[in-house]
Amino acid sequence: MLRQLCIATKNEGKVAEFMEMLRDLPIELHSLAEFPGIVEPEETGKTLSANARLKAQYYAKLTNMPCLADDSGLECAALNGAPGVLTARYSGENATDKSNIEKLLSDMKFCIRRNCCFRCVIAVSLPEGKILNEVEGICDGLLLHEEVGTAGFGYDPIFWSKELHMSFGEATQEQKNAVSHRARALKRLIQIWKKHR
Ligand code: ITT
Repeated sequence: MLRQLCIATKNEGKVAEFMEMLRDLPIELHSLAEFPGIVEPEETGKTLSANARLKAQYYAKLTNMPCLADDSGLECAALNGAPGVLTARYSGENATDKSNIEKLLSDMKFCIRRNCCFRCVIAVSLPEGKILNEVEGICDGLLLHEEVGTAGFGYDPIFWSKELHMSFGEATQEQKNAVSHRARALKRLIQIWKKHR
């Protein structure tokens, strides 16, 4: 198992979730907050996997530390899987969580089929660019018609979890971490680490 790992994301919601789920492992955890000069890479990949790898390799090189990065997205069946890899920039270049939610609710306004899922791909890279691991996790839900709850981040208030029977905006961090796409991917990663210890 790695002794040192940097959680390479600029999204504070993700940092909080990763830190919580990794805190019991014997790994020294770091975050990008320790490297304020590093700017975000352009996410030019066409898939979540390509972007997760790109981010992990980019940050590992610049921090000179093994890095874990994830690329995640929300996929709506009625929109043929959109916003998917474009989830973060769904409402344009200067997108915010609020503008993204507004656009998605508007695009889904007349859709009766509300099935959707969150998907997360995590990649771990060494400073020299070698990808050590790649894992994926999925979480099924329904897209709500309006925001419910204020917890979490991103699209959480409009995602109703089929397992929790509540929106992620209403869930505690612990409840979300029991079923989320990110938690599922991370559990797979921890299993692999423990097997190859
Ligand atoms: P980094 O690239 O620095 O990790 P980011 O927020 O840009 O941060 P992504 O490129 O992976 O992350 O984009 C993910 C998008 O999906 C972004 O709009 C998130 O708000 C949203 N998202 C991802 N996981 C989510 C979750 O658990 N709950 C709600 N929204 C989520």
